[in-house]
Amino acid sequence: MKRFKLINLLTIIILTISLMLTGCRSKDKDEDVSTKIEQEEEIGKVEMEEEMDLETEDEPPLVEESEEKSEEAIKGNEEVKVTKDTKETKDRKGQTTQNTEKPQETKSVENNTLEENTHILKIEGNVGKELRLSLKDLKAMNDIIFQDDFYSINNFGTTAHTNFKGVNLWRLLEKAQISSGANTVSIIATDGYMMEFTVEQVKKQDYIDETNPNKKFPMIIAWAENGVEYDSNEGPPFKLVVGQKEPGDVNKPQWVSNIDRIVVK
Ligand SMILES: Nc1nc2c(c(=O)[nH]1)N[C@H]1C(S)=C(S)[C@@H](COP(=O)(O)O)O[C@H]1N2
Ligand SMILES: [Mo]
Repeated sequence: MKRFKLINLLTIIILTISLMLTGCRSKDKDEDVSTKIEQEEEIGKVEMEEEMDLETEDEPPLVEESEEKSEEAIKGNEEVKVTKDTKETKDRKGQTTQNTEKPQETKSVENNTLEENTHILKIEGNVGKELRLSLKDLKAMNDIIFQDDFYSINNFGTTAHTNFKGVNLWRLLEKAQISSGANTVSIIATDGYMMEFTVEQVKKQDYIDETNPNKKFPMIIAWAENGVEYDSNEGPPFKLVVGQKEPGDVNKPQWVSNIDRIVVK
């Protein structure tokens, strides 16, 4: 009887010990699994953050462009046509019109002379004399140079004053002997961005700055912004700039950068 009790006691002790052991082991396993999940979640988070970083670095113009396009579509601007077959190019990244500094002496970009001469602004189509102009040629047209602070509003409602120096576009087209029967003027950039205007819109010399009733602006082809010339290594250093037709006019999308040619029809 005593022996039987002892065996029973031993069995109970062994069972208890083995139960305790298996209990511990499965708890360890649980911990292992949860830390693994946590680690994987951490890695996933980092990867996602990295992906998001990459996206914001590479793609913002695309997002901006599509939103703006739809805004433009909603606005249904009948007078001005905008088309673009490629997305914004990287060579426009450095440009900004948020700078409202006062104009200084225009600074040339160093080692730019070669590129300056290779970019040729073409004026073609319904004109008496097609023109091919280098930046040097434009700068020499003292009789039609215009410089002032232009006010801009973009599709997001961002506003700025930016100083531009360039030539009066209508006067330039007169030099090309624009035909009296011409109807439209298309400004076409190297990235495919294009704005089409009527001849009347280009002729107009009294675009406004809604913040300053004393000012009147022509359309110009600018080569310098806030006293700094465009870098010819980043594309043709020619930008169309125009004031507003009326208060609230979202005029910045019309400012075609890196102009390749102007086609009159
Ligand atoms: N060549 C070229 N010009 C362009 C565009 C473009 O995509 N390509 N975008 C237009 C639009 S929609 C705006 S709002 C302004 C933006 O000018 P920024 O790049 O100097 O801010 O440029 C305009 N000119
Ligand atoms: Mo834009």
